[in-house]
Amino acid sequence: MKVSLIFPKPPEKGTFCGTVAQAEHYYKEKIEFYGFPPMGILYLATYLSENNFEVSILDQFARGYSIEKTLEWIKREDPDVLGFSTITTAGTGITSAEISKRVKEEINPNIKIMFGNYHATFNDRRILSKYPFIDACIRGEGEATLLEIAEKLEKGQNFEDIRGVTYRDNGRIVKNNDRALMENIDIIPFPNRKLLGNIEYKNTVEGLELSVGKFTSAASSRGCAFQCTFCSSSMFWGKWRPRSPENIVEELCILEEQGYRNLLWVDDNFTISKKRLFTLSRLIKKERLDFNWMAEGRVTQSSLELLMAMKEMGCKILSFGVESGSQRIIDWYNKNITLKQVNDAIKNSNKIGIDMILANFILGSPVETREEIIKTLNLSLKLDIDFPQFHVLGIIPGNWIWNKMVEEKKINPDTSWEVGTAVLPIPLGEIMERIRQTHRKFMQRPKYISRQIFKTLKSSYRQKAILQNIKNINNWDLWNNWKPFWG
Ligand code: B12
Ligand code: SF4
Repeated sequence: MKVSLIFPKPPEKGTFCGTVAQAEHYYKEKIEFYGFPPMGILYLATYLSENNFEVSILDQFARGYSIEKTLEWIKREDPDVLGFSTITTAGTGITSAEISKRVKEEINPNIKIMFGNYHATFNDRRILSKYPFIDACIRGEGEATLLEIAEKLEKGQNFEDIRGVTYRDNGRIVKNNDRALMENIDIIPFPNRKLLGNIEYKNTVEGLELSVGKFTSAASSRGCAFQCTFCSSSMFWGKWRPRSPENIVEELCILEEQGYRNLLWVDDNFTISKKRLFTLSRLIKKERLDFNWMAEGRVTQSSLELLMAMKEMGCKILSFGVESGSQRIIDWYNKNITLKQVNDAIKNSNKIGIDMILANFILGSPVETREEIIKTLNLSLKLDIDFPQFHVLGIIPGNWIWNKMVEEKKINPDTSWEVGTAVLPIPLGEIMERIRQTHRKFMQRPKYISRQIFKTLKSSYRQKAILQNIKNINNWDLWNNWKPFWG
């Protein structure tokens, strides 16, 4: 029994995913990809191979493979089970369906095809109703469900009673019960990054390559304890589950041996437990592990003490979800933060000397006024941050705003579920133009430029990053454009 898993490339048209064009420029031997490894399928493939199943994975997104080339890969791999990792806003449900149809028609009608990840979890029935050639959708955490599927299919059984699966049975769509989450995620084997082949992943912001040396990502926890209305994390994962500091450090030691020096923590909430973070910091120092890492911070968890522990364990880039310059909109998002906490967190991060401080902003919520949008853009100019990241609010199945907008009949779920939609308070063109102008203004402020020079003189990490980017100066996006980005 062989299982092949694909992280698909978004469709050419129809989404706002700004990174697609980048994915086209690759070399044959060593592929440089400015994006992160697909941890979901990597975890799944490792779990199955540790349980003696034959596996293979394709990061179609990173490799920039066309549908034809992907079909050739599938033909060569000749799997019994083919799984796609699908994300709604990226439109990868559409690409995956297109590939799946041709697999059944042109390669082998007996391959069992399944979709997983967020899109499959929140659109299981819709996907199976629209695409008769897809056999099942796997909801939520995938390891135990996919293993059970592989074991049962090998014995000639079907999806009956496998928790976490929605499948088609004689034309009828059957939704099995949910699967309970794994209580202790320390037992999940560390992802075997060798399965990704010759792709060299890189971390970039605004065209600047920020990984100084070999780069990968890692997950120190799953889920989030908060319930922001624009986000699907807590509906997807349920509660926050941490790995123990000892287990994390064991993985870091392996990564160090493999030559990795840069990490992105993909956690939704890396900083939620102070106690865990302090222990982790102590163990990392004890093992003398030397990584440059980036994580999502939270403004309510940004005391000087906590940030100092993070800096000491290698934090170079910290990204905060600020979301809006209007407290009313922050509250509408149920973000549970205040603008004062935003200011304090950024002040503290500067005080501690975090090398790069990023802030994320969302524009275009249905209840926002033009003045509030302007307030948000202006806030980005007032905060002492290194880069602002602006997103236009995408409304997708699996977030609370979607449910509210469907209830209020502001969106039609039947026509919007597949890539999501937006309910904008002012025209999209105006929002994008205002973002572009703010972005340009942000980068061209003399005070900002002098501060960047000053920060770089003080930080050896920044100096190394700048030096390695001098050769790519043509790729720098810093001064001109903001690319459309749904979030
Ligand atoms: C790192 C990251 C990225 C990276 C890398 C993506 C990658 N290669 O994986 C980059 C920056 C490229 C990225 C881009 C985007 N991302 Co992103 N990203 C993440 C992030 C922070 C971590 C993903 C991760 O590694 N998780 C850890 C692994 C272990 O979990 P997992 O991927 O969910 O996998 C588990 C299950 O989902 C399931 N599973 C997953 N795939 C499959 C497949 C099969 C067959 C099966 C059975 C099961 C299964 O099993 C896995 C193990 O239990 C998540 C948030 C999060 N914390 O999960 C957002 C997230 C996935 N991204 C999101 C979005 C919207 C995007 C973009 C569309 C943003 C944009 N506007 O451009 C793009 C789309 C890119 C693309 N081509 O699809 C949303 C998806 C929302 C949704 N409902 O679809 C998320 C959930 C953030 C959020 N909270 O809203 N992203
Ligand atoms: S936006 Fe961040 S804090 Fe809010 S629910 Fe999502 S992951 Fe949690």
